[in-house]
Amino acid sequence: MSSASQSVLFLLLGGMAMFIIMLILLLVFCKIIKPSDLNKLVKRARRPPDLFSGNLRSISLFDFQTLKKATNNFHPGNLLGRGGFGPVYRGKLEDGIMIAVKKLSVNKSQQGESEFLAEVRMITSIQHKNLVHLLGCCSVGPHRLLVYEYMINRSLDLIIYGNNDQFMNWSTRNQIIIGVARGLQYLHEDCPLRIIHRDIKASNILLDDKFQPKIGDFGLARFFPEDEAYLSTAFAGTLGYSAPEYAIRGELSEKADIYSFGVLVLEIISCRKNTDLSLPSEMQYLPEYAWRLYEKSKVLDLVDPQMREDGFLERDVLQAIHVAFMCLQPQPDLRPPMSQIVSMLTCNANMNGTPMRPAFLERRRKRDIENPSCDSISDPFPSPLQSDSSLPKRPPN
Ligand SMILES: Nc1ncnc2c1ncn2[C@@H]1O[C@H](COP(=O)(O)OP(=O)(O)OP(=O)(O)O)[C@@H](O)[C@H]1O
Ligand SMILES: *[C@@H]1O[C@H](CO)[C@@H](O)[C@H](O)[C@H]1NC(C)=O
Ligand SMILES: *[C@@H]1O[C@H](CO)[C@@H](O)[C@H](O)[C@H]1NC(C)=O
Ligand SMILES: CC(=O)N[C@H]1CO[C@H](CO)[C@@H](O)[C@@H]1O
Ligand SMILES: [Mg+2]
Repeated sequence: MSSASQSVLFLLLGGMAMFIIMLILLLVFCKIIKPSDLNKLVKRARRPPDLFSGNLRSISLFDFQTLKKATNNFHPGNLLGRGGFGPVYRGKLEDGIMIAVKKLSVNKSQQGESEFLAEVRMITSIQHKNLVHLLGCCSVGPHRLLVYEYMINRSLDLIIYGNNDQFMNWSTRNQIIIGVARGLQYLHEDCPLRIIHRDIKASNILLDDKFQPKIGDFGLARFFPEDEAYLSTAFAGTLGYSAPEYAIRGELSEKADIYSFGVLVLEIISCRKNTDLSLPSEMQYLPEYAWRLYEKSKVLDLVDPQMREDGFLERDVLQAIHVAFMCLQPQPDLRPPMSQIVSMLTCNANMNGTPMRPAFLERRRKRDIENPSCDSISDPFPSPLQSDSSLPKRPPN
């Protein structure tokens, strides 16, 4: 290449660069591009690279002021509820989008900011039509907030145990049962990470405007690494949903979620809490009561009276109850995987196999909440004390 043509090329390139710079300056000047947008672009470029930035979509970081404004300064009137992880507030962003803001009650000492963001990024990447979408998060000082899509019909517990006169017919309930099963199947089997929910219960099933269910609060345990204290409070709240091997021995697997799903299905059909000490004693524990009726071939007595009036498909309800009993079996490996449960619920497949008597935890006195008794569990569970016998014994003096 001759030196003359080289300098022509340089001139051309330089001219183009100048033109682009001028154009950007002009756009900024005319406020077509806001300077804050440019700032954001620069900031994004400067953010340190991390393990996941390559293959997962980037997360939205919300400004604390934005969230404060959206929730009217975390006004008690916007409080939706308070669970084991902290309070949840309803909010409205400036563009009118409704959000639910969960203020995690974690201390900064427990998890650093970069770990928090990495977990949020991971959870944000898990998307399915039966899972609540995590929109983003906010991390300032000791505050850790998660921003979720707002679910207009709130959570299932408000409908099935609420004393409001909201009624769901069988087709809606069946749609909820199948949707929850599909969401769980995705978490357990189809998503790139294996996720065990650990806290499947009615208040974590949220409903959209068409009463399609979405599972909330999956992956939250990742924010509380090794936090035993959190675990015991969670048990206190949700003992009736906990698989016995998890509650007693801390053995955690997908099968613990599948047990909780079985409890949830019985609750949806009968419209009551899994444990209700105000009922006559033979009815207090839902799985036990359901099993007694099943043995007497009267299992349809379980059905919520309002739904019985409205009418339901007997075959479908029996199928759902059968699935619930399969999920409630004492040995974790007898419980079918979620994919099989989905096909049992949707295409009447694999109805063979008789379930064993369910295992469940009984809570006789309040004091026992800390020490769940397992006297109603027939054989396979030795008490925690007995299982300690595997520890090396000190030689007698
Ligand atoms: N995305 C959401 N949209 C609408 N309401 C929500 C949303 N998330 C939570 N809620 C409401 O806020 C209440 C409190 O939720 P939170 O998850 O803190 O408690 P929980 O589900 O009872 O217990 P846990 O902490 O074990 O999940 C729920 O009962 C639900 O009604
Ligand atoms: C957080 O830690 C501080 C001390 O570091 C303590 O005083 C406070 O009670 C803790 N808050 C919670 C919610 O655990
Ligand atoms: C059940 O209720 C839903 C909404 O409430 C309604 O759209 C549907 O038609 C009802 N189904 C039956 C079988 O009544
Ligand atoms: C109880 C409740 O909020 N129900 C609402 C569920 O969603 C539909 C559609 O948006 C509303 O019409 C209901 O009022
Ligand atoms: Mg919840």
